[in-house]
Amino acid sequence: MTVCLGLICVLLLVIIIFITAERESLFKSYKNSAEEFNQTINSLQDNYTDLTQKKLELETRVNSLTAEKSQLQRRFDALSQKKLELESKVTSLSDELTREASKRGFFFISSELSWSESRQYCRDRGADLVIINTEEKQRFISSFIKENVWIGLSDIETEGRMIWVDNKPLNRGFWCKDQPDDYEGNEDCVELFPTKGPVNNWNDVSCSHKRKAFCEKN
Ligand SMILES: [Ca+2]
Ligand SMILES: [Ca+2]
Repeated sequence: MTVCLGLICVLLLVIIIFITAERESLFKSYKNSAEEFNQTINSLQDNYTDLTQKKLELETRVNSLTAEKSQLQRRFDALSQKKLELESKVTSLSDELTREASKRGFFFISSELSWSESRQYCRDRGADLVIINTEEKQRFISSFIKENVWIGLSDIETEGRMIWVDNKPLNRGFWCKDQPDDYEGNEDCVELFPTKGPVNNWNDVSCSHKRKAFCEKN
């Protein structure tokens, strides 16, 4: 009987020790989990703070870009308006030039023809290819056209002796640099080349080239 009670006591002691150890282990495990949980919460809180800050920065940037866009739009509108005004001025100046040209007996042939064909076209209409004997006339014609045109000057009769269509010799030429050059011995008719500038823009070319032309009534 006494032995049995002793065994029971030992057994109880073992159980108590086991339960105590298990309780300690569970407590430690709980403590670790709680610490991990707190760390996760803190980390999430930090992320949230960072994201809130980034959101604020992005909102500021969006507001700044929106303001910039509005400013650019206003500038674009102002420039579009200015462009329309300038286009209107160009049209008006072009009309004025056309009226002035017509008043002075000039007209433009928009068909591309050889020098002789262009000359014949002018003559059929009581005119001839234009004679340019002053800088004022040279500048006026250069401002009027945008493409190369025939003028009434050639050295068809005698190489190197430029003659106007009224048979008068050339006194003053408004030649491009290094022109006339009678390139390959085959350049006897003169074109005016407006993109080279308003004054020195003549070049001798082959008379069979096709060009628009400028006529002048006698
Ligand atoms: Ca020549
Ligand atoms: Ca030439």
